[in-house]
Amino acid sequence: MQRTTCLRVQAFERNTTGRDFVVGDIHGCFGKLQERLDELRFNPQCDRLFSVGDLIDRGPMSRDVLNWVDEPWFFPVCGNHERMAIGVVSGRVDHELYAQNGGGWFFELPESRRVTIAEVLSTLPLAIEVDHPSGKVAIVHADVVGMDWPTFKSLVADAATGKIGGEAVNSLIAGTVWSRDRINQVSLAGVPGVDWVVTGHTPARSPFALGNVVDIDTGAFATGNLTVLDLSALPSVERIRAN
Ligand SMILES: [Mn+2]
Repeated sequence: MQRTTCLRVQAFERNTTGRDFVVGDIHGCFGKLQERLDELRFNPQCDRLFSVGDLIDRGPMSRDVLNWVDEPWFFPVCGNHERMAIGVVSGRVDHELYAQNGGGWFFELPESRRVTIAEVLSTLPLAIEVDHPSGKVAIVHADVVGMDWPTFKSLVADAATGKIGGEAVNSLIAGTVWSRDRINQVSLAGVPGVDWVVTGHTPARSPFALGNVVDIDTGAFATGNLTVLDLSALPSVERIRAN
């Protein structure tokens, strides 16, 4: 089942019975995640937990990843670390490079287990869109680069059907899971065509908003601080303002 990785945007209708949360880069800190969910009295019957990806590597419990991905209330997008694990199995990514980036745990697993994990991670969407009282919320790992949200969605659809291919698709995926340009440039321009874009990938002390783009990666594997944000709190995230 080596399908083309992640080329879809998964859409979710409004949750009329429970709460919607999104968690920052977990990086194997699933124990910490469970603690946060307990504190929030997360109800798996009606609440949903979205994730900005980077479930694995660096932290202590990466090998538990599939237990979480299998939960019917847990909805992650694909991060650059998932891409690396998939790439190691398909031979696109150098083992050494992945090990240096926290992927050492992966090589301690039997090959059949690595293949299974890569297959499941290959089904994660590149992006998620959630209808929520806070507005239409997009979730990607790193950024929506240089385009509005409707254009992004149609490009992903064109990539999935093969209408665009090669370098165009590679750069679409790479930008979405790797880019730090918006944060490095402190760009307040935001992403038009959607109310919020929630991302991870670049650790900060606390969540912050650049325009409508909110980074919730608080570097859990290094700091112990794993952000789980109720989407209802998006409007109160600290806004970076122009100097
Ligand atoms: Mn990342």
